[in-house]
Amino acid sequence: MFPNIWCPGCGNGIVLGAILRAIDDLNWDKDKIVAVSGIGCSSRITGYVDFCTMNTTHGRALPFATGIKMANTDLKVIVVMGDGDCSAIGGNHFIHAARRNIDLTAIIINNMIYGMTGGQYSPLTPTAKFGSTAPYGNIDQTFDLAELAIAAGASYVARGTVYNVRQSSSLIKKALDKKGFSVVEIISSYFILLVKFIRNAIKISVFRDSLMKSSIEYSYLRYHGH
Ligand SMILES: Cc1ncc(C[n+]2csc(CCOP(=O)(O)OP(=O)(O)O)c2C)c(N)n1
Ligand code: SF4
Ligand SMILES: [Mg+2]
Repeated sequence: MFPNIWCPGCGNGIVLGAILRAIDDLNWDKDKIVAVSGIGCSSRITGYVDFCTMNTTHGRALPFATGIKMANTDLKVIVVMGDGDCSAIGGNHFIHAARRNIDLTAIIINNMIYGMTGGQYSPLTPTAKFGSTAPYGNIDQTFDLAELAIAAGASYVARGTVYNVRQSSSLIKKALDKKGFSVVEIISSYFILLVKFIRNAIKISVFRDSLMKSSIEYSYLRYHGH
């Protein structure tokens, strides 16, 4: 597992651990698992797992994953995305994967920013918060990714945090076990942002704390019995 490319304190490693514990609990054959990611710090997760893996292009992990699942429905396909990857460039793929309710598990690491490329704001950056492309504060409204997934038709939607690791791992386990399009959003930490945009730090922390408390499991179990 070490060394890895992530900054000390980054939530990506915590999410990786949560995913691995969930898979271990399910006792899945690692040769039957395909982990697919796009581009971003979070997407580097696929580089640290001993499954079949595919590190695709920015925003396009879901179409690749859809193709893999269609070609071999026996495979367990897990898609790891960042908030930018999933909700900006990949937003169209996300809503349509949910609408089609394809049997994939999407795990979105929401650090509320474009991490890899230097702190540009994403569709999940809170309104009025700062980013390298929002020096006077983000003027846009924010998606609620979980609500978006539900509205688009996902079978199972949950939100966890990197501060509640056991809960996040159990949410991921349920999502993996669920037929149809399952989504787990994990609210994550981003320490580099806090250092770079120090005036933003307290506000982001307050916002994040409120989300931490709102860690929720949404049960849209359209496929009972699976
Ligand atoms: C088509 C395309 N556009 C832009 C980029 C540059 N790019 C790489 S990663 C990234 C944003 C990543 O943010 P996010 O998905 O939130 O992941 P994080 O790094 O925060 O984990 C961008 C814009 C790219 N690689 N490809
Ligand atoms: S830049 Fe941000 S998202 Fe990327 S590894 Fe560092 S803390 Fe994590
Ligand atoms: Mg991000």
